[in-house]
Amino acid sequence: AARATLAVPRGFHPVRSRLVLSIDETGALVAETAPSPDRTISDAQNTETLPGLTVRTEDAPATGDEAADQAFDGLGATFAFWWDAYRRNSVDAAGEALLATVHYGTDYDNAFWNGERMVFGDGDGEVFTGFTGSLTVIAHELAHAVTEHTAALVYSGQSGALNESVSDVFGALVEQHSLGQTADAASWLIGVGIFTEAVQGVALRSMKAPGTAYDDDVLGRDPQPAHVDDYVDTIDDNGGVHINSGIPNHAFYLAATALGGRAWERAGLVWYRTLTGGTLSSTATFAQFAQATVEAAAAEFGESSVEADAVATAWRQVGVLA
Ligand code: ASN
Ligand code: ZN
Repeated sequence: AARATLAVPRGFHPVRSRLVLSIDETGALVAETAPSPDRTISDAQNTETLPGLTVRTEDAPATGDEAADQAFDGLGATFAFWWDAYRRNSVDAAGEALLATVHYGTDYDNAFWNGERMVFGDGDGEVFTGFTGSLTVIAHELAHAVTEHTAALVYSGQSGALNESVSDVFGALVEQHSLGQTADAASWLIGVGIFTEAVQGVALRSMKAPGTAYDDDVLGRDPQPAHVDDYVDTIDDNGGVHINSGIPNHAFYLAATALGGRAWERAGLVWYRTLTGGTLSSTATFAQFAQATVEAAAAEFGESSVEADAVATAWRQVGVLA
């Protein structure tokens, strides 16, 4: 639907919602109040003290600091996604303020969600550049907050790999939504542009071809499997949560590309219903999660729908369902 946006002040400054007018399939004018994000970006000034100095709030202009402004814009794109795609008002569905700290630590090679805010390092400049440079990374971290508020998948073993995968799925979908991209046009890469020139690699992970995102002297080869036959049993990384996430990541990719179109509308909606349905165990195995997605697809689109079929077929292709 064509969407015209009209900002209508409600009460006093700052404005936290706007009236959105759109035309639905029948040609009728629809008016609805859309929420606005409430972002605060802080700067740790290369220390590990949180939250750091406030450098940008919702109604303030750009700071000129690249990381702070990238974080602000990334939070905005992520907020817009959750509302537009699923009518979810912020990560908690109740308008939670979005907080981020940039310039965390010195040469810090990661980004994380600490249960309260997103935290981004600048990278060491040898392997990684700043972590705010990738919208998929920003959206990945925020999706951890959504998971925490919904299915609360325990961050270890298979449920941990599912938690990681859910963050990659919605990380990819936020980027596709912001670019207006369909499933077949998307890269399905997580973390493009955060490696330095010195690294032989395009991204952190590939949902399309897990195990191929990088092959580098320093980092080694991308260890992600794409099939349960190659599941990695390890005590590192909470039981390989960033490794085995390749399996459910690839299942989502297969379902989304089989369906085509805008991936957040069908495959993404099924994953979202699975997370928010209230029946998924927080210690779900791959098989339990897969079964829940098939049931969510059947509930949303019908028992013998193309959506339910595409989801079940995808899980069979990665060996999770028989
Ligand atoms: N960037 C990582 C992640 O969000 C940090 C971590 O291992 N928790 O998964
Ligand atoms: Zn993660």
